[in-house]
Amino acid sequence: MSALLSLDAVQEQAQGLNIRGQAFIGGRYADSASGETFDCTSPIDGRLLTKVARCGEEDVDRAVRAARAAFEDGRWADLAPAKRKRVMLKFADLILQHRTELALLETLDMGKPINDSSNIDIPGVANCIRWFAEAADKVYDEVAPTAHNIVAMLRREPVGVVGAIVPWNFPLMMAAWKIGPALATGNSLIIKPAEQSSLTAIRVAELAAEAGVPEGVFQVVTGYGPEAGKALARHMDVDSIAFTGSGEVGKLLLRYSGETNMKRVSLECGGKTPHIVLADTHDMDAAASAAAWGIFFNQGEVCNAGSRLLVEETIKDEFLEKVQKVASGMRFGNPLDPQTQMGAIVDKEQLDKVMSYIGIGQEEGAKLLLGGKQAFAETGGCYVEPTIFDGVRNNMRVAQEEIFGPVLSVLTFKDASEAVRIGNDTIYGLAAAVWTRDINKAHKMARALRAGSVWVNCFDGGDITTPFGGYKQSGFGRDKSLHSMEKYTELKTIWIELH
Ligand code: TXE
Repeated sequence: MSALLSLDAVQEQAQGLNIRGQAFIGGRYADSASGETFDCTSPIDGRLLTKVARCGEEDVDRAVRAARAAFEDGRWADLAPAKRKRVMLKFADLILQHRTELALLETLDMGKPINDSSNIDIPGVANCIRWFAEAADKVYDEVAPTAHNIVAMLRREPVGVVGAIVPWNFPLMMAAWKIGPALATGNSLIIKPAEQSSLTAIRVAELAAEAGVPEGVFQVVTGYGPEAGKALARHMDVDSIAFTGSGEVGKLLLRYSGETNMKRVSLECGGKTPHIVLADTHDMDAAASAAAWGIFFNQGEVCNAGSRLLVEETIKDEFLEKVQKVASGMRFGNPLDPQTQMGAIVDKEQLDKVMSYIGIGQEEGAKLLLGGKQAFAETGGCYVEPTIFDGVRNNMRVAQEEIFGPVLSVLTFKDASEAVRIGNDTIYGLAAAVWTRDINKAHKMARALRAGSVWVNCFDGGDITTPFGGYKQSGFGRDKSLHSMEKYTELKTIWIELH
């Protein structure tokens, strides 16, 4: 798919899709035990896409039993890593072969521009699976430097049955960040997609099976968070939960773990990224473009979105003019149109949340500089204009709370130390960015900012080789890179005395 296609052509492709809404348990598609479903509608225009299996405790239990059986008999865990690699490489190839279909499903389901689904999400997913496949037979265990008569081996072993509870903003990508390292290290995995965006996870389960991932090793249990998600997170035979989502649910997962089997929990719970622009920035236009895209990409539904723009006081007016110009020039509308750069908000609930924050910002005294309104309501879809608030103070709710929509809060500072103080004045610590031509300031600020990623003279840099995750209430544990394998493995010491 590409920018060469017309909206009509893409719509025609979408109409030809065979959309499945079943769970994938024990190697095959399955309805929920209760037979219940829920409606899966598109935020593009409110149309019903399919009905999705509303799984509950019984379904989760069935999936966990299948996962445990697969883990115990070693059909995946005991394979030579090179063999797991081959299957995963095939899986990555199949994902790429089905790129058009998967991209359409993602866009129809959650409203992101088809150009992004097709050129960022799906290729990124395939790349992630491929990278971890390649890592499977290249990561060595260790031998500790002990006394002469001892052999102390430090072995990495799979944790066992892993539950991945994932969100709707990058549905397949967030799943892939967990699928890659979990499968590469030999675990059995159960994915609980967000109820707003189950379709791509459901489809790739079938592709995983086609690639040769054995029965029970890769399963998808669809359903609501407080039902299927909770059952998975409270299950006594799940060894680990890897989560991306809200802080509120992250805290619940910690509680569930404490109340049940003390399963491992890793959390990525969003952020309120400070995007800091100093007056000595080498390229104001590049910084302005990054500031706009940093919040409006994916409709602002990005955990590391640069939602707080901190601009040095002396350049604020000039800089904001540039940001506004970039924002106003964005092509905003039907995400199925390959020209579209900003699409629909995932659902009505999130739309209401974003609109309510726009109201809160105004009540708090922030100045609405751009947007602020719902758009294209006649389509039956969920759209919010790119919105910019000037005159924000860091204690306002729009500066402190994650809006998860296309709403930028602009604040000012006098010098680098004040920028760092404001930047760090949040419960979150996922990411931060700094623009300056002064290398000393850049290094010092990058160290002082309490965040898992700091970008200098760019925004949202990184690839599969670099870890991603947060400080503070953005959570703990890292996705991507070899470091992510730590979440999916136990470290065993085997101490042998030689006689
Ligand atoms: O997230 P939830 P929601 C933030 C963002 C957004 C807000 C609410 O600010 O506006 O969260 O979004 C599952 N036990 N982020 O409500 O509920 C749920 O089914 C087990 C930031 O969609 O956290 C889904 O699969 N699981 C974020 C997943 O948790 C439960 C991305 C995430 O949903 C559960 C998404 C429960 N009791 C939202 N309740 C990021 N970090 O990028 C829900 N779930």
